[in-house]
Amino acid sequence: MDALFSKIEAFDTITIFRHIAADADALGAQFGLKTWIQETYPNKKVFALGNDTGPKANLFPPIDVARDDQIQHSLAIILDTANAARIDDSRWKSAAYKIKIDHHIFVDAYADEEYIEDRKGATCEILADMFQKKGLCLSKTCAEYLYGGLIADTLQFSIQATTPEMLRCGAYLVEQGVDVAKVNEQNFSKSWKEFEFETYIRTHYTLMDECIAYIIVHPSDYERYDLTLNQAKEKVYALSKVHEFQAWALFIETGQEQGESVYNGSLRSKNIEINDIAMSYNGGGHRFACGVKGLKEKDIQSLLQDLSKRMRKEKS
Ligand SMILES: [Mn+2]
Repeated sequence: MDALFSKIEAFDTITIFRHIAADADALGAQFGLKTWIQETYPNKKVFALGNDTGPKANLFPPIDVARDDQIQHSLAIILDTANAARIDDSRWKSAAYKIKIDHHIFVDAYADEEYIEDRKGATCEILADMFQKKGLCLSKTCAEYLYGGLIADTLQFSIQATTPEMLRCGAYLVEQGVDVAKVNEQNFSKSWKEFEFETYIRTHYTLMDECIAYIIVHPSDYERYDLTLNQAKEKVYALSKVHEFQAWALFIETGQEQGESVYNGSLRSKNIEINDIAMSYNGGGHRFACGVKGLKEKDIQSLLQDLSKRMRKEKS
């Protein structure tokens, strides 16, 4: 990681990118890193870029505006994004030098330098770990951005990827002044309408093989709760934390193709790896939490069969 710090030192302009449909980890990493660079090097120009800010945008400052020539002369740091197609703002390609920092399972190499730690729970964890190892003091603002992403992606330090190192990163960030209760509230409390939509999910899901819970959602199902597609998609967790459920999934209609509905899906598994299944349906992500896209109804049924086979195999 020392090469990253020397690159940051070498460039006057730094652009920070992340994935489309930004979540708290992508934005937390983006603004955490931006804050640290700006506080450390007040004369550098730092831009946090991307158009699709996602449901957590209200917790962060507005996205910056950069001219094409500024990007061309910049060091681009691309966070939390496994494949080039998912980078929000295609101008990353024109940057003078590109560094990827990510915790997803490897998809494609698109940067000049790539730091991938797919056993880490969050990109914010990778950054916090890096700052901690350098013995740096962070501002409260910087630490809270990183802590927010860390607890969001790790579901408050409760996922399979949770390690002593992760908890030490959390402790380090709290030492920098994080208001733990406030950041938890910001990331995990919900509006009444979101709560009502979760109730909808829990009363309309289908249970398969007594261990796979899933729901297929159409725009009319979430629009009546004033939710956007990205907000609705996150609610897959409404089916989590049930003893009997080994895997759960939410499929959401994203449009129509030749008169047929097309869906994206979020898949979760308690402790059986399923990311290879996601990969065979235009998806990927993490071992126990992944996404799929561009599915027709028949693909959903076939994916569910694959999940069912996997769960049965592991049980026997
Ligand atoms: Mn992430």
